[in-house]
Amino acid sequence: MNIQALLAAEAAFLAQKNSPKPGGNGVVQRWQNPVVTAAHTPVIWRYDLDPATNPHLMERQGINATFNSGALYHEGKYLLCVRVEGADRKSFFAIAESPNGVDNFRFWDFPVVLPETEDPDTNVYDMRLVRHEDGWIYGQFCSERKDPAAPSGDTSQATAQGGLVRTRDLRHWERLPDLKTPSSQQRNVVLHPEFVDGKYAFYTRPQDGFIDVGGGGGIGWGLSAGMNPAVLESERIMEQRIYHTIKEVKNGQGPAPLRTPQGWLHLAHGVRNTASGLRYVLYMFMTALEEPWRVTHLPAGHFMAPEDEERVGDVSNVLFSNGWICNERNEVFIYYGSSDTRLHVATSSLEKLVDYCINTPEDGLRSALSVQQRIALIQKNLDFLKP
Ligand code: M1P
Repeated sequence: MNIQALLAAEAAFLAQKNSPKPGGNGVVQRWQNPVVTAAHTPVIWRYDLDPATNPHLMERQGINATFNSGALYHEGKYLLCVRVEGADRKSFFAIAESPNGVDNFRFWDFPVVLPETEDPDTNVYDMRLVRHEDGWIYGQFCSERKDPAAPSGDTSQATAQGGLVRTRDLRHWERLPDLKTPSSQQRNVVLHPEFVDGKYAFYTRPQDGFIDVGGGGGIGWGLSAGMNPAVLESERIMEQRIYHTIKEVKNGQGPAPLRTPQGWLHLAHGVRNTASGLRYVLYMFMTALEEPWRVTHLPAGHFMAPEDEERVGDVSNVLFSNGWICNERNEVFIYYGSSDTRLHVATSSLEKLVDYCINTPEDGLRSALSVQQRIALIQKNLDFLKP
C-alpha cells in the first residue's frame, strides 16, 4: 500500500453511510455499523508518512480500540469524547464529530491534551461530558494509578479516582483536583447538570477495590459546595445492587441524566457474574425532578444487552454507555461501547424512553412474581385479541 492508497481508503471508509438495523425491541433502534472503531482514527495518528523515516510505510503507533465515549450536542454538531486505546494499552481522549449523530464521525486532528495533577494518572478513561448550569462544560473520567500499597512484585493492583476537568470549547481543558469522597476508590463519577440546594451534585460508585466494589457499591449521591476542589462529605446509595438481578455484582451511572417533564431519565449499566465472566447490560430508571436521588421508576432488567458482534471483543459480553445526546427534536442518541472494543449508536426519543420507564413493571425479585407479571400480560392480550 502506498500513501495515496492509504489516504484514499481512509476517505472512503469515513464517508460510509450508516443505516438502521432491522428488528429490535421498539425501545431503541440499533444501527448497522459501529459509529467509531479503531479504523476511524486518522492515518496521521498511526503512520509516519515520510518515506525517508518510514520507507516500508509501517503502522508503528497502532490503535487497539475506541469505545466508551462521553457525548455532547454542541453548536449543532454531535461530539463524542472517545476513549481511544493505543496499542500500548494507554487510553486517552479524542473528540470525534458528526453532522447527524449516526455516521461520518471524524476525529479532530489532535487528541485532547489533558493536564495532569501532581500525582500523574497512569491511565484515563470513560469521560462523561456535562454542560452544567454554571456555564462550564465539565468532564468526569476515571483516573487510574498504580496502588502505592501494592506488595512489591504486584504489577497489577491499581486505584481508581474521579478525575475532573472543565472547558468552554473542548479544546482547552483545565484540570481540577480529583473528587474527594468518603470512599477509598471511585469509578463512574457523574456530575448532575443542575445545582441541587445550591450545591454541585455527583453520582458516584464507591468501591473498596479496583475491580470489586466490596461491601458497598451501588450508585451513590453526594453534594459538594464547589468544584475546585469538589468534596463530598457524605455519600448515600440511591440505586443499589441486588441479589439475582442484572446488577447483582455492580452497577454505575452512565451519562448525566436527561431532564424530562416526568422526572430525570437515567441510563446505567448493571453487572452480574456468569461462568464465562462478567456480563454488562444497560438499564434505565427515573428519579424525581426536585429530588434527583429519589428513584421513582425502575423497569425490571435491561433494555439493551450484548448481541451479535457486540458480544465479542477485548472484554467480551460488555455493553457500557457514558454518553447520550438529546437534540432539539427530543431525539435521543445513545452511544455505547461493546466489549471494550468499538462504539455504536442506538436511537430513540425522549417520549419513548420515558414511556418505557413509566410503564414497564419493576423486578418482582422472585420467579413466582415474574410469572404473575407475565400472566397478567398474556391475559390482557388474550382479552384484547378476542373477536
Ligand atoms: O470492562 C468493562 C468495564 O469495566 C469498568 O466499568 P465498571 O467500573 O463499572 O466495572 C470500566 O473499566 C469500563 O471502562 C469497562 O468498559
